[in-house]
Amino acid sequence: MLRNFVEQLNDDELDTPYRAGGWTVRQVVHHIADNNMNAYFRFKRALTEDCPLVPSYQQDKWADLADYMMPANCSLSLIDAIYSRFVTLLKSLNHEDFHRTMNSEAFGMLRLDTAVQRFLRHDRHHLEQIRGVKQI
Ligand code: NI
Repeated sequence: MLRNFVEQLNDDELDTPYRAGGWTVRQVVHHIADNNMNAYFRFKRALTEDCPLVPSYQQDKWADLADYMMPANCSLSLIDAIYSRFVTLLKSLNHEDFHRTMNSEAFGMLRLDTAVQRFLRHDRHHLEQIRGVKQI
């Protein structure tokens, strides 16, 4: 769905902030990829370690780095790949696995079932921002 929306936008629209002073759509797409990579990494650490301390990162500073000017398609592929791996991983888990925890720098103690919900909510939130740029 994200790819669907983004592919309807031209370069000017991709470089339009979703709100005044906010990130451009292009930055939001790259942010989703970076967020999902981080979330996937944290999730796997919690699956394999005993309540690991998982750091956050400076997302606004990441958004100013050069790779956030790259074509959106690059991150769309990354997002697809991470989803595909995440779904395979999630399908393999049992009930107890979802009760495993991480100690998140940003959110404190977090269970994996909650982490999955946060992950999905995060992407939906940004999807709505992108839709808003062109009322797609
Ligand atoms: Ni975000």
